[in-house]
Amino acid sequence: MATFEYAPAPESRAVVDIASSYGLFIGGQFVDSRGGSSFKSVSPSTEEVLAEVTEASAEDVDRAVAAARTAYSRVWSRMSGADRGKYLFRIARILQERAREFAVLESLDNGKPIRESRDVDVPLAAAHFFYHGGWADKLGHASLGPDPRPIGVVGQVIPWNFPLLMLSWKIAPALATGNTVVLKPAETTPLSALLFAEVCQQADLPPGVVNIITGAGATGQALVEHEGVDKVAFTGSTAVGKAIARSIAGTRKRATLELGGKAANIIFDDAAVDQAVEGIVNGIFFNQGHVCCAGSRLLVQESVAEAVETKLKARLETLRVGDPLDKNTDVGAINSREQLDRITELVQAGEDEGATRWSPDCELPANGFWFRPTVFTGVSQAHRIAQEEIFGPVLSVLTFRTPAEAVAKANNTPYGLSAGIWTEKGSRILWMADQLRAGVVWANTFNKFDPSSPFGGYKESGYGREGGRHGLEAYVRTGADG
Ligand code: TAP
Repeated sequence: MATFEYAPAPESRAVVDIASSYGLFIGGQFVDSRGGSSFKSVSPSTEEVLAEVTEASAEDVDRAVAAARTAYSRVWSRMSGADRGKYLFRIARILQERAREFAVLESLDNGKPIRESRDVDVPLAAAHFFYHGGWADKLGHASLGPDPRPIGVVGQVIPWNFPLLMLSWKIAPALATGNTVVLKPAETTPLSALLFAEVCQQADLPPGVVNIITGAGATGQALVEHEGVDKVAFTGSTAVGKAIARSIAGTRKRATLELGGKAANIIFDDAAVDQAVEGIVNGIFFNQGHVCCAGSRLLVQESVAEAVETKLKARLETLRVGDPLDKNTDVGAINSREQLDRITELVQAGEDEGATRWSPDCELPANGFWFRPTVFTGVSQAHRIAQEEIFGPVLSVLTFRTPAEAVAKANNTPYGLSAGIWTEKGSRILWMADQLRAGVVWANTFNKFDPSSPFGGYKESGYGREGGRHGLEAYVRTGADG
């Protein structure tokens, strides 16, 4: 397929000031660590060091939880919902005003294309604050149960794939319901959370309502295990989610866990093929496939498998892989060397187990962490690439003959986060959606998000919902709850 040549259209990085080093955001101020160390945040597209970031110590975690407790009991839990809502609206508006700055910073620190950070991550993050700001004074009408009240101090730990968006999924509902938070962003993507700390200052949020502590897994562990934390909200891998569930078992802590996925994107023979191909591309190559609900298993009805494969490959030849700050870029950098190694290992396993590997013929930049969009055909259900979450731009294609076979194959996974169905038949969509063990089922679309729509998993994809009225439930006590 012929493609146009585009001149580079780089977004300016001058719109964002990155400090050479950052402290921790505790009690409304950036403070130095007590006894912690530091680490570097690196741009995955160039391997350039962006900033030196603090690795919080156990004592720092203690200080952050204490600051959150003080803010909770003295200010935030006593404030009216209407007043809390004003702060959320203010934060939402500042995120919109500073959208370009956030988008550039996110693309630099994470490696995702500016087109996505600009059009998806940042607008959705602002939308989450607007949405939850609207609930703050209406909690008594949200069918949450009698007398909904905040829980207390929430410890929140998030991954690196949507750093600002995951922060907003965590902080907006917690604040709307009257809780205070200590949040730890992922080690490889701390910078947008630190810029968000500045937004809290700009919005005059009372000190201690939001605390941001940076660090690695040990800091996250110290936070979720801290006895001053009343609720844990975690998004990340199933392995760490299980470890957290074990560590808080038997305590009074509540928890919501948003974990991994291995979604089936199911194409029936009556689907509009060109639209379905766009949906497949969006499903697995959006954000380099670093998406928990990515459509990483393509299930195609056998009679159209060849036609879909041909069109899909032609479409993938047109994808532009490269500089995340270039507005023409479709696929950016892999977030870290560690993640690149994991993708490479699983792709090798796919070849070793006998599946057929294909990638478009695209050049990759010399520096940084990159992986070509990859499609495996001839995949069987037992292959590791059909069972394990790759969390990269790698699609495994399987076929089916009947709807019942599609359901059986789609559900043949330890996960249950999302699924996609492509067909012209409304009745089939409803029947399939009913059979699929997945928290979200998209029909004739994929990767659509809205703050009013609950998101979460079954089985090893975790428990609890985020977003919508259901997402509020995790942040309130009701009736006689202690
Ligand atoms: P993880 O390794 O689980 O890391 C997630 C977060 O937990 C990071 O901040 C990490 O810190 C921290 N952490 C690591 N060990 C910990 C421990 N023992 N106790 C407490 N916190 C700990 O996952 P990841 O590689 O960053 O993210 C990819 C995974 O997240 C994928 O499986 C993906 O499916 C899942 N994910 C799920 C969703 C939803 S909504 N279900 C959304 C996005 C991502 P460091 O980064 O510093 O190690």
